[in-house]
Amino acid sequence: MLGSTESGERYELTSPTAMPKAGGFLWNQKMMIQATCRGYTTAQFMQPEPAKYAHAPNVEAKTFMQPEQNYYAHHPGRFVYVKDEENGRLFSAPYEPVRAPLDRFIFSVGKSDLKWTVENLGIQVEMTLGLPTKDVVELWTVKVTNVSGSLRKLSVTPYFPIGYMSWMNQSAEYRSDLGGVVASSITPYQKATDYFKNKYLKDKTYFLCESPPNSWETMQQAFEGEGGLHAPSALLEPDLLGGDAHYETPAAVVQYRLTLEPDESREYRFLFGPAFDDVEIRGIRDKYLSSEGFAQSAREYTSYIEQGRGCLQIETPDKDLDNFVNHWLPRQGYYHGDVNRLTTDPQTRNYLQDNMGMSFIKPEVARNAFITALAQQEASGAMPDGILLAEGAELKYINQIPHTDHCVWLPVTLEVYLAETADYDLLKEEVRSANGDTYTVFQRFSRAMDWLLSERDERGLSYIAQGDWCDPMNMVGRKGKGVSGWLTIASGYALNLWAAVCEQQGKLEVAARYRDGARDLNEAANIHFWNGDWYARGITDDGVVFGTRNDHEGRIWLNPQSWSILSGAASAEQRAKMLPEVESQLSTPYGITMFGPPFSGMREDIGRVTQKYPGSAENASVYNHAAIFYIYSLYTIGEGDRAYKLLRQMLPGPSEEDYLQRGQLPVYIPNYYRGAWHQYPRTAGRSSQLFNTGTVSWAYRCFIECLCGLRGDAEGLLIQPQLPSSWSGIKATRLFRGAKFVIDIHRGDVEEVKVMCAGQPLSEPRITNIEPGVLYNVTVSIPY
Ligand code: CEZ
Repeated sequence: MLGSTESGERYELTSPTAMPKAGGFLWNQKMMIQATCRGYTTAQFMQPEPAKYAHAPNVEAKTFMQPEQNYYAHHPGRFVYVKDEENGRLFSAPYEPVRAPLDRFIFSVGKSDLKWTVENLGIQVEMTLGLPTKDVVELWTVKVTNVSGSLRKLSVTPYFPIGYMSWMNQSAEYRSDLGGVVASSITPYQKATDYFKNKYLKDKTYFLCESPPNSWETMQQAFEGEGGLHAPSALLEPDLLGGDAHYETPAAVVQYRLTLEPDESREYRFLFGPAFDDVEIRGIRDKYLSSEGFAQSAREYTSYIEQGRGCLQIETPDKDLDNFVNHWLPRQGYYHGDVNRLTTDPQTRNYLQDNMGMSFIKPEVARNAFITALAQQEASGAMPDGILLAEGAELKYINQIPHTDHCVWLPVTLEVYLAETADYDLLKEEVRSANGDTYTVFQRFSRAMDWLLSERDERGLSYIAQGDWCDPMNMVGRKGKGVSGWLTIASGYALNLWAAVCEQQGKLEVAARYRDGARDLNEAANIHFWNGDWYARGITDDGVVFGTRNDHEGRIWLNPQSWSILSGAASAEQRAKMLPEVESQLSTPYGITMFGPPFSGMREDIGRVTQKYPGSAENASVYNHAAIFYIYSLYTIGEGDRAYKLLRQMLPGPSEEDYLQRGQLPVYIPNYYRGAWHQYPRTAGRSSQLFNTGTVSWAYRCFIECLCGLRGDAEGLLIQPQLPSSWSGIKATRLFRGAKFVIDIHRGDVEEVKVMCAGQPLSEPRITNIEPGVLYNVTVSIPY
């Protein structure tokens, strides 16, 4: 049902019904498209705000990308109807809308394309989707082959619904001069000033055909008729009727009549995308719509994707894991760092963490991100709730709600950047901010840390306002008093990390100030949040401590525990109490949940998180971002086996049962898997199918720095592997500071890690004086 090909370069699913929401995604710097195995799609492009060129059949709300999206018959998608004109039998590729049982089905997800191979009625249809590197357009190839052994008369009808474009103005027609369907609309607005903002938006959607079709239809209703999408009325006619859409919902439908000899094929190419005007459409057609145009674009796109291949290749006893780490994890990290989740105002914590992943892929991008973010630091030292990336962009949605954790992410993500690059010069850069003040990066970090220290109550605990890392925890501190257990501890961690940088820079007095601050925070956390076996999550405006043994719901939360390991708040004795509690209360077969038990209804002194469906999203799902903090923290205390078990659970598979339950291909980490394993076992483990998540940067970090133990520092590359105890060894190739390390890690008769580099034993497990361009052969022995 599901397997990899070409050493993990592609994943193939051979059923359209086993995992109906399973899909893949492609992107370039201007757009993203997610397609399910059954042919439903969601595409967005930036102009500069996210926009669509294929819409739902009614007015859609504008929101951030949602988890667990639902699909329905009229959902946007890309489909091809095939009809046997001799006997009237019909099917559609990839599977929707006809849903005819197929003789063969392969949905194949590649890193730079998506392909379907479908066979029915002795006809094979191959559909391939590619994107160009720079333009917003889908490149579709549809190849139809007669595999029946006898002469066939067919109609082949691509159907690309365009949907409800606008309540102000929408239409469509076939344009012989442009060679395809062009739908036009006006983005709806009401303020006169918006007219000027909208004037140059790409309000047209085109579907261009390389070969002129025999007939066409551009009005959705006329195509579908009374037959419904599974048997459209228009397909009963000898030809499509060539209709226009005049303030009627547009669709791009074109039909080819063909007679195919046995084994004969016909190949068609199409372009689908948005445009401002005819000139742009003609330009796109000239540039891409030919076999050479497609081939050239595919080559360029493949090399664009290749730039995101990351810095680690591994060969372990687990081939599925290797596939994921070698191909898909860096790709997902690259997507995050390259397009910032297709928003013009990423949440500050997301922006910093997505760029943390870029430290391993394209460190110069991560460097610029620090500068961009710090240029928006407020005069108080606070970091804003979102980082504006485009001129005229505004803080939207969640970024209008005050969260108090954004400063924490500066030293946390800087640690990775510095370990990877040793680029301490970054700290000396002067950054002028939007409010006119100028400070060096170093000073700005210190100001952010001072802000964290200042935003505390009389007990020394960090205010939460309307949320911290947990966005929807919006009512703990809305009256200005509530405090966050996690943030208090996380601030301690951030201050310690920053103090280490200050020490490295020889600024010992500054460092001491932050070390003191971290100690105060950790002490305060131990006094007010430690409940004997674990840390509480917070204290409400009315002074109620929550996340403790007394709570029936939300009794134990992962984040305060994980970060207490990182910050040093938890002593070895405390950890010994905490870890078994975490394990017994939060484990599921699909990973560790963010807290437990789930809330069954609103707690007005905690907020919106308690209103989410139990086991979904932040209400106690296996929220992978929280899980990966925990995993990372386990590695920092040498709990490699515990950590690895959870890290492996983050990937769907490898058993068929697990794939079916998660419903997702192992080509990305989703933001969550459903929790509530005890309450709702039927849905537990189900993937959110949402590939936007801060998890990826941390997961990549865990594989590189922790499992393989190949972590940089100011002098070079430290080697401290933490392989699962059942593994006897692995091979790894690590790109680091311009050099290449080919490393053989195996268990041996040693008491501690021993490293041989170029045949010479090293006195400590660290390779120094690294020269760019050099290949280092390294052998590492680790204790049994
Ligand atoms: O958004 C994420 C945020 O992007 O939630 C995380 C947070 O740390 C990330 O920065 C945990 O809260 O507003 C909502 O209720 C949303 O559900 C967001 O909390 C959530 C979405 O998953 C984003 O896709």
